[in-house]
Amino acid sequence: MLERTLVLLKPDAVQRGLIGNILSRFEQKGLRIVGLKLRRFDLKLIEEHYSVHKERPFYPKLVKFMTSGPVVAVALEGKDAIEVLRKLIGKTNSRQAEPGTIRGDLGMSFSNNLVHGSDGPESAAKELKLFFAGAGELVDWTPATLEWVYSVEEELA
Ligand code: IDP
Ligand code: MG
Repeated sequence: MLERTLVLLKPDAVQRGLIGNILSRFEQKGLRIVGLKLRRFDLKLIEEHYSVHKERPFYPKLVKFMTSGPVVAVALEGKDAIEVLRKLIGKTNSRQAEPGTIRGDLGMSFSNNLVHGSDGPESAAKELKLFFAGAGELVDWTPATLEWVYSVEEELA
């Protein structure tokens, strides 16, 4: 019933001091953080993560950008979390992203667009495995606010 999805706060978000702003949007929305790490991820991992875009003209620059500095990887859980997160993030080109979305509020760039979010159940499963491979890196827990965030009987039963 509850879904999990992967978010990356890209190097521009970290460099611009926006980690707190972006993480607090997830908390305020009611998405549960079940995994969190800051790393400079290696080239191989980033290439694998973006392998669907391998043939695209922007791929080399994208991979270079994503390995240029620290990235924060976040695993989020919630009902329909994948779709909810994609909506929170907004359109790929930050200049076209709606106000209220992360990209719409905080960015001006197509390529430096602050966040990655898995685009479907298959990519979410693959990406969570890539970025949270170790035992115990994803944590099962129940927020004390759960029954206020959801109508539990109606939505989570
Ligand atoms: P998404 O991040 O909104 O899912 P994708 O199409 O999956 O967008 O592209 C992956 C990432 O590649 C984007 O977030 C962006 O950083 C970069 N990108 C995609 N298309 C372009 C482009 O046309 N110009 C520059 N960068 C792009
Ligand atoms: Mg994508």
